[in-house]
Amino acid sequence: MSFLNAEQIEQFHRDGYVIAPGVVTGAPLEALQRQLTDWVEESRGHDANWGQCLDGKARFDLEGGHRADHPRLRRVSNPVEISEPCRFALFDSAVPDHVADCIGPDVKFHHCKLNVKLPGTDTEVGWHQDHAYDPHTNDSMVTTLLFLCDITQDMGPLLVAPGTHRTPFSHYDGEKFTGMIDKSRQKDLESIAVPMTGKAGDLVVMHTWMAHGGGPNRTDRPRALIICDYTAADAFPLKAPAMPSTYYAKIVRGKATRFARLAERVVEVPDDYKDDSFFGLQGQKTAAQAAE
Ligand SMILES: O=C(O)CCC(=O)C(=O)O
Repeated sequence: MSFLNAEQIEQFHRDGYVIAPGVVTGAPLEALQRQLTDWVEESRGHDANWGQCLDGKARFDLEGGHRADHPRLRRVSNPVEISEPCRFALFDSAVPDHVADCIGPDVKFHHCKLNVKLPGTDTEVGWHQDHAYDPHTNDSMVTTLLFLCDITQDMGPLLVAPGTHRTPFSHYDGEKFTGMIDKSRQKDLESIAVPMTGKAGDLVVMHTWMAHGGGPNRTDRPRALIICDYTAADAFPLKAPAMPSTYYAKIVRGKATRFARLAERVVEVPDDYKDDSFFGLQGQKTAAQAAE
């Protein structure tokens, strides 16, 4: 049984993305929204990034300017490790079924994160392609975005540049891994950009090479997404994951394989980076760095 219709699957292959309405709704969606509210409340008690992920980096990432009365939580890394509602949404809801419609029946979890753009914060996302962070033997891989709230054009929605999934861009400046496509290409990407807007519970499935970015939230409402990367079971990493998880390589649909499928292609391999999240790598300060 397919969850996406033929037209939607064709759009995914042609444009590199598709938006499916109402994939997680009702009690599971409400549980996710409550979870986020609790974490934002918890952030008021911290003045620097906190919590610990498998690689020792902080789980909760605060943007510069964070204060108890003006919380600026911008990311929670691998929330599935600490949240049952997140595990349900990313492993057991219809989300992985939509992924299977795009990359085949055998689906492996890679990593996930919760991204928030709170009102009055400056978080921007530099244009990049996710495969540049986590190259694999083949690119049957997607990034999904599950909307935790209604997202409108003025809330700093994710912007995608349709068709760019056929063009891998460099994410280096000279010998330095910047995690961003060169700024000189930004205008071209912005000129064709499509905003990922919709209702709470909608799901974007985008190709791992889809160029994407986004500006700040200009409204007084928070914008929140759960982002999850999945691969086909026969895509194997060329490098340890940029954001390792205890659930890494969990098969969420179909079955595992020990056979790697190799696509013939030259791929740039990223450097390791020390920042807690890619916002730091892209040059956006954390609360602690901004206070220095
Ligand atoms: O929060 C967003 O709009 C997308 C961020 C993104 O591309 C990422 O975290 O890899």
